[in-house]
Amino acid sequence: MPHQELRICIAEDDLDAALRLDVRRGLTSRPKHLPMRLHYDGRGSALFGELTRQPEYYQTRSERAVLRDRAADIAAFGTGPVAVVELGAGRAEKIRPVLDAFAAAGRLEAFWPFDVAEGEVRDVLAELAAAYPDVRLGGIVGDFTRHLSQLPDNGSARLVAFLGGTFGNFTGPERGRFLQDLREALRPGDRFLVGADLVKDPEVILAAYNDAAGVTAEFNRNVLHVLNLRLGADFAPAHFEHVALWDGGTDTIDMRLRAMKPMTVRIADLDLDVSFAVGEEIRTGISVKFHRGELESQLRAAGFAPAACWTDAHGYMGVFLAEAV
Ligand code: SAH
Ligand code: AVI
Repeated sequence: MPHQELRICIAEDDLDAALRLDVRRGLTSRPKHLPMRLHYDGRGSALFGELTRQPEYYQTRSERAVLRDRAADIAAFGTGPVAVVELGAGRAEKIRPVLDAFAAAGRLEAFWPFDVAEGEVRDVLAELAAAYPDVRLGGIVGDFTRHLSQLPDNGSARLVAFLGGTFGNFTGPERGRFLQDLREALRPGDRFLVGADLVKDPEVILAAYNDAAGVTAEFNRNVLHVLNLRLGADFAPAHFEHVALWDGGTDTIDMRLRAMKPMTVRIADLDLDVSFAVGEEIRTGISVKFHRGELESQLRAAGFAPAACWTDAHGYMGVFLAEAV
């Protein structure tokens, strides 16, 4: 296997300090809240993979269809060698047709999966080495809200992909900051490919976050398993109910865990006791849905020129291509 560079932007200590700070702050606030990136330990990444295969979770199938059908169009923008970076890559499955289209044109210079989950990055690199023997493969283990300045740069044009609708997991201010940081990390002519879940019938959206098999519920509760493992907490995850609500005013799915009985949870490593009243909720993440024009305005405001927006046959997911200007 050729040499693969792995850039670790978050040291274990760093991760631990951030975890302690976020958990103490989040669970002593009102309402209580926890950051979404905590869901993705090994078990959380596996549960996420399983939830994307549920019949109700249309996002993955829809976006995969767009990327398969439009890969050649995506690769047709620009000329010359391209380094593809995928933020929040997970298993980096959906990007493969795009990589193949660049490779077929002899333009795929490098691929860099970037994810907070080190195991995912390592697995992707091992898997892709056989498929792309002539392509430089490297990985970045980092937080895309903090480490965008670490994007690889060897002089060729970059295409930064952000798929799966993860862009929708930011609040409005976080999204603005992310776009600004990304624009600062890029040069004019570099491109941003972002997949976004589009506003549609709320019934369709709600079903995707309340799948009948209960996989999303288990994924949501996984954040409590993470606190048990990493901070010596004694949460009983089964005593928390998964809740996903649709807010039509802000086009947002709001995910929560609701205590089904009164309880006090000990978080040993923080020397912290957290009390829950029956019905009290922990906010565990949001998933914003977009109108095309609104997202394009946000891209423009951050210094990107929207070049294309493709959707699947239902118009469920939008894949936007924009150029740094
Ligand atoms: N792109 C894949 C996976 C989406 S799930 C798909 O389309 O199916 C979201 C991914 O983002 C997970 O792999 C998770 O580990 C990663 N992630 C979440 N928050 C992150 C952060 N702050 N920085 C880097 N990666 C993050
Ligand atoms: C990764 N992200 C886009 C998912 C979403 O749909 O917002 C996370 C998720 N949470 C519950 N289901 C899926």
